[in-house]
Amino acid sequence: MTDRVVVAGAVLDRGRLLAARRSAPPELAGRWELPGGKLERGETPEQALVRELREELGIETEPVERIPGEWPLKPGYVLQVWTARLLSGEPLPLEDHDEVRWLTARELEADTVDWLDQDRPAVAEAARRLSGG
Ligand code: 523
Repeated sequence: MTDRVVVAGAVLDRGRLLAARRSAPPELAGRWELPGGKLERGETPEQALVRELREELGIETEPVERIPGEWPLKPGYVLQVWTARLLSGEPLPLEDHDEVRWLTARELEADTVDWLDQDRPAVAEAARRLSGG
């Protein structure tokens, strides 16, 4: 059986990466992630990403490119990550998060945020893009 895809966005704007702190479930609450969620039936990953970021944070975004790779989650699920451009809106923790932050390349390098382990490879790749590497 093919795994179900959870899509997440490395939203980049003015040299910063968007991070969101999960408020649920209890075992993930307090950890930071690239925001996103599960694909719904019939959706492409890009469509799901735009919908999730709108629902959870109130922002309009445009997916740009997929970060190569795929990371296992709970059994039956894998994480895929796209970079995305912020088109409009100011991110707010409307749903599933209790805090959002924009991180500069320097802050990412200093590792100031307790990321979910499975998000770290994509965060590192997004950080490389921010610092032009
Ligand atoms: N992850 C994860 N990293 C990451 C995301 C967006 C999700 O590890 N950047 C994991 C966390 C959950 C699973 O993927 O175990 C589903 O993510 P979730 O709960 O954000 O997806 P939703 O919002 O579609 O979930 P439901 O509200 O339950 O449908």
